[in-house]
Amino acid sequence: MFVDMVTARHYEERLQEEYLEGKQPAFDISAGPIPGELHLAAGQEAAAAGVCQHLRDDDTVTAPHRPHHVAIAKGVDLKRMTAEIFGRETGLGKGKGGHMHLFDPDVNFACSGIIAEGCPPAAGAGLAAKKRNTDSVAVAYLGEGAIDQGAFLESLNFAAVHDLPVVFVIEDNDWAISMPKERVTDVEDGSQRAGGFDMPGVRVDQDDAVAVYDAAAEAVGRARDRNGPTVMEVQVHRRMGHFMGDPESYRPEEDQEAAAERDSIERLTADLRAHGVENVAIEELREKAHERVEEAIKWAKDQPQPDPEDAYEDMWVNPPSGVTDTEPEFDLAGGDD
Ligand SMILES: Cc1ncc(C[n+]2csc(CCOP(=O)(O)OP(=O)(O)O)c2C)c(N)n1
Ligand SMILES: [Mg+2]
Repeated sequence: MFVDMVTARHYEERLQEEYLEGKQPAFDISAGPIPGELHLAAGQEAAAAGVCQHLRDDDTVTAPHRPHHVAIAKGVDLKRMTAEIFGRETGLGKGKGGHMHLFDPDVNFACSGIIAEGCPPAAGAGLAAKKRNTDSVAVAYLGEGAIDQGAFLESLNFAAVHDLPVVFVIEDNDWAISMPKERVTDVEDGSQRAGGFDMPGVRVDQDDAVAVYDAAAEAVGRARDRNGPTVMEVQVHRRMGHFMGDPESYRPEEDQEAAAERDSIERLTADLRAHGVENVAIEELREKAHERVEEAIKWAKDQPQPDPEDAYEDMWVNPPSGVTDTEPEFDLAGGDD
């Protein structure tokens, strides 16, 4: 968990530097080596590492618009993910998706910029696992700002009715862009949503990776043992703005300071020390993680830019073989009338 967390933190600090290149003095969102929006998850690493530690490659994870820490914890190819963020040809999606649209079929990871959008596909992956009679599970990550979305609530119902191996993980960072959660929902603890769907709900009150790990052991274990879905909420902290360039003028200074003070990585480092892990060993792990990040960024920046003509490739996908044997029920061409 420590390695995943320090990798994610260093990765995002480095992306932050790369992102700002060429975008100033006036903030030009399309300029620089990483064009477009960038949502960083520094301060939320415990929620990713504590859950994904229980997962295998054949388990599915969907993440929202703030995906890097989850992708790293799930084992997404760091080099190809970085190339995707830099819009390069060898990126996970050939550079067409960018940082909010990372897909790695080798470890069954996907993310989306549409909030709560990952919930239905995770329920679908759970249904597939059940029908195939495997013991793989699915995990959908969402922010606390997404807990009133229909896609989330419908997925909870579907997963409950079909008893699916799905864990819904809400990362509660108190904010949805500039909107504090108490202004949009009366439920203080998002895991209470589980009660309306007759499934267990659990909240981890602080971004303590070990506490997340323990809660996830039960939730993922329940899913793997075919005992149905769970909702988990984890309190995390947004150390940075909603996206890069966010002046955060809406955010009280005390809230920013509180987020900066609470650091799940420092907490886990202290835990490791308390359990007798030597400083040298901790620093060695940190250094290796940093080297891996530097290597991925260097590799990505050396990759070719895509050919503009390739924008027309991969627009459509043929159905998998076997599906085409079935006559379509409707005339998709529309016919004369
Ligand atoms: C369906 C949908 N509505 C609105 C948006 C615009 N939007 C992007 S992020 C965001 C807030 C998300 O807050 P939360 O779910 O708490 O995640 P966080 O950004 O705090 O990680 C909104 C409203 C969107 N992407 N998708
Ligand atoms: Mg939020």
